[in-house]
Amino acid sequence: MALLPILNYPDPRLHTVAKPVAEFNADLKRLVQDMQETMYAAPGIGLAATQVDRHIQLIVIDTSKEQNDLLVLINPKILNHAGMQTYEEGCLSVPGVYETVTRAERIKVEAQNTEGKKFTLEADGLLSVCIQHEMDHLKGKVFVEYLSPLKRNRIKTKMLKHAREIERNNY
Ligand code: K1U
Ligand code: ZN
Repeated sequence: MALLPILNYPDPRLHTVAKPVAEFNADLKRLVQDMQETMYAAPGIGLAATQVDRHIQLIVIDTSKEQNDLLVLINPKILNHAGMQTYEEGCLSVPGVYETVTRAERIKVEAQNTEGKKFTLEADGLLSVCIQHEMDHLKGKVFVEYLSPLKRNRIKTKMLKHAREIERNNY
């Protein structure tokens, strides 16, 4: 297994639209394992393939405290949604930034597992928020795009400044 580098906002590759997974092979299973390890190490509760510069419709999620309840969603689709909730979200591609976003409270999702078998899942609360956040990544959307242009630009400036400082310290 391997830790994968995570793209940082405002990297333009985060706006790539992911393609459906067509082949359920050993390479896909290896990527799932690497993403799982990367998410747990970060630590995070979700990771989309987009964030590790792989532009296929693949998400890993684990909202358990013990990091022992992995959910893998391939080619996920929201079948229906109900209600609204607001949650203070974070993102491994926007480290140190937490902002409130409003999303559907309950969702029903259809997805495939690593064998290509279809299944459905009903989610509410944090799991529902996390699935919607990760599915946005697959569409090329980062959660800061729900914020006002003023807030978003401040975050962009802060992230670029931070990246420049890291680069300077590496020389
Ligand atoms: O997509 C990502 O970058 C992962 C993100 C998922 C997420 C968190 C909160 C709301 C919506 C989506 C994260 O995991 S950020 C880190 C985080 O929330 C966390 C980390 C360790 C323990 C508990 C939470
Ligand atoms: Zn994210």
